[in-house]
Amino acid sequence: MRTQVAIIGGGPSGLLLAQLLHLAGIRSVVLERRSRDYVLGRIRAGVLEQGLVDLLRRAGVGERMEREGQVHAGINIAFRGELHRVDLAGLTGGKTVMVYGQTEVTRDLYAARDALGGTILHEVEDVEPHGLETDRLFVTWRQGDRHCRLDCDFVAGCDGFHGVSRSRVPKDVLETFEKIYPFGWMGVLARTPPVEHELIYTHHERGFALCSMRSATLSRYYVQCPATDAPGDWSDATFWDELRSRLPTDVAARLVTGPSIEKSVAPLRSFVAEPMRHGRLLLAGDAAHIVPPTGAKGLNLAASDIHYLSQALIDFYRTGSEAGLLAYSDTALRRVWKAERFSWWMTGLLHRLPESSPFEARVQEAELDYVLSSKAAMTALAENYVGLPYG
Ligand code: FAS
Ligand code: PHB
Repeated sequence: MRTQVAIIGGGPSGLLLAQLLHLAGIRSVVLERRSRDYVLGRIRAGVLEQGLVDLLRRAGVGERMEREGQVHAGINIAFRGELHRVDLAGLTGGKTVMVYGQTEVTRDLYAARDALGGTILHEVEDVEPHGLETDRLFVTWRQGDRHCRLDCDFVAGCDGFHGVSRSRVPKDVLETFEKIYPFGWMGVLARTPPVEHELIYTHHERGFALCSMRSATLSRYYVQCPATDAPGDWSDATFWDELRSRLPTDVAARLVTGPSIEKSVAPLRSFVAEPMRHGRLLLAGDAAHIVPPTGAKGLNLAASDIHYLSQALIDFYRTGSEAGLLAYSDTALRRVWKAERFSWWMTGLLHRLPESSPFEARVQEAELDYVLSSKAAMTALAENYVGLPYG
């Protein structure tokens, strides 16, 4: 087989890249390790920045999101038993976020690829890129007992944190930066009406909690838990009791609970791999960086990577210019690091930090107290939350 861009990974990064390239007349093949059902069964992000919304519209994938997604103009922070609304739109000249699950984004992207006859190969094994520093690239893989090969001009590593691509950048070239947090998020999906029409991020002495949603009848909740906890360690009753204990009394009183239809623990980590390009291998999304979900940036960073990468590849095929490709890593990393900072800051502001001294715990409270009482500080939070410009 031969194509122009081999894309390893059929999550949001890989699918969005394939769709944008296709609309520009550039051929690609997506190689995905898992089945489509498995990919669609993962419950992940819920908040889309305007940049991602615009990108999905440009990709011709925005119709159901426009119909079923919810535009949010604010979020809430619960502190010392009270709700404080952050007026995102008011503080950012009208910018908002879209609440629409990553699962639905991925479903829409799969449907769009199918409609255009895009090639997505599922349940591929032992994917291996070759010749990355040459112009004779190819990717091999196994499908059952068949050994396959795809010749290509570029390889896009969109295979997430546990993928193969990042590890194919030579060790003396790759530099990684990492912070692992000593806690995780226990997440529950329930067919219940959300407790509040906008998100609630909670700072509480027992730990962080987040009230989110997927629709008016589907709620998504998280509570900070020990990094070693597993979903089986928490019954539904234990989860709901702990969530209630971390919410302001009036909010807890109106929490509608129900059986969890999904329960999972997400470890929290900050991670960046530099550079995001090596030869003709280009990394994007979680393959290159991870943020703690506190700032709702993971999926949105994948989007800006794909914006830069798709533009660079389109320019190359249209004009032969490699300028965009050579600048890709630096351009993407500038926005990645600002989102890493914001996600790290939001995580440090809102979580109970087991390693904090009593002094540091007081300083954390004072910082949150300041942010909630200062228009300047809240504006800084708001402009990062709605998403910094793609530039
Ligand atoms: P993905 O990991 O989504 O996709 C990579 C794909 O590559 C996968 O389908 C995988 O099967 C495939 N793959 C891996 N290795 C391969 C190989 N060797 N060969 C072929 N295919 C391979 N972000 C938020 O903004 N908010 C959240 O609340 C949030 N919660 C999260 C919870 C969890 C448990 C995780 C893991 C992530 C969460 N994220 C969240 C971040 C998440 O949404 C990512 O940012 C987003 O999935 C990034 O998309 P991709 O870069 O496509 O990576
Ligand atoms: C979610 O709805 O899953 C969600 C929302 C905001 C976050 C993290 C997760 O910061």
